[in-house]
Amino acid sequence: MNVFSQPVHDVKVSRLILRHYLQELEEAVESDIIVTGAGPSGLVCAYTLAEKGYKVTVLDRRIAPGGGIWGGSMSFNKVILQKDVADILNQFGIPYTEDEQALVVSSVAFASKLIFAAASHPNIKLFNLITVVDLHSTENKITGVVINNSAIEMGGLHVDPMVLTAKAVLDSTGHDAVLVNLYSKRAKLEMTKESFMNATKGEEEVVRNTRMVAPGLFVAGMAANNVDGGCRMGPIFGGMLLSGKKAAGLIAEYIQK
Ligand code: 48H
Repeated sequence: MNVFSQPVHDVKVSRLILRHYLQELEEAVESDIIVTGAGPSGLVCAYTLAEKGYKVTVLDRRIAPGGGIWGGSMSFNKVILQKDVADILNQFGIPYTEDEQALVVSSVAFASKLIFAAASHPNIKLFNLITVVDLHSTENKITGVVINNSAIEMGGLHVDPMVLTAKAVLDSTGHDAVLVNLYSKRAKLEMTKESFMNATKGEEEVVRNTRMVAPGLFVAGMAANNVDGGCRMGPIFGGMLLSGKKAAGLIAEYIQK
């Protein structure tokens, strides 16, 4: 007796993958918001906007979304969060232990819960292995991103990219602040570069520095501290979550106007 009552042949496997992936990609050509970078700030921003009913496209150049969460601190897979963000951890079903007035979380549980919430949300299309290589602009506003397959980029192949459009674009690419750097090549923009490690300062600054950089272009997370000279903060993540939430509020306000 066969194990499977309805065998799935190779031809069907290929056809189904192509149909469903390409359908999602085609829908992502026009969305409300494009979040570039699926680290903690980008994932929280995307999820918050999706919950408000916006259509969100999330892009990440790596095979596994989650950004800098996975490795914890020096490969010790724990991260620390402030007690103030316990409600956000509860919202995503992320377990934590309280110790010394702070929250200790498994970096693997943290990354996978945030990724799962975004990847399974009906209003979010999440694409890994896609690299944003440039910005799209209409009438002095940022109105999308230029993308290529990460393998093509890594191979240094001369293959033309593709455009995805949106009403607003978030740079949540972490330390590299890729989108804001691309913007600053074409327009005048003061960028200060991130400062020395100081968890207390950096965590305050990352939320304060979350902002609209140019019409349609927003920055959150470590990228925001790179743009405005905030401190790095090491393996503490409350600021990243609150930065993502703040970016979602600013973007929703911008789109409504
Ligand atoms: C598509 C891209 C591109 C591109 C990069 O680094 P992240 O985790 O980002 P944040 O800001 O949400 O979180 C920062 C945190 O992880 C961290 O690094 C901390 C707290 N550091 C402190 C310290 O002292 O070092 O994620 C950014 C994501 C990654 O997944 C990249 O793959 C992705 O952006 N990305 N995706 N196109 N051009 N560039």
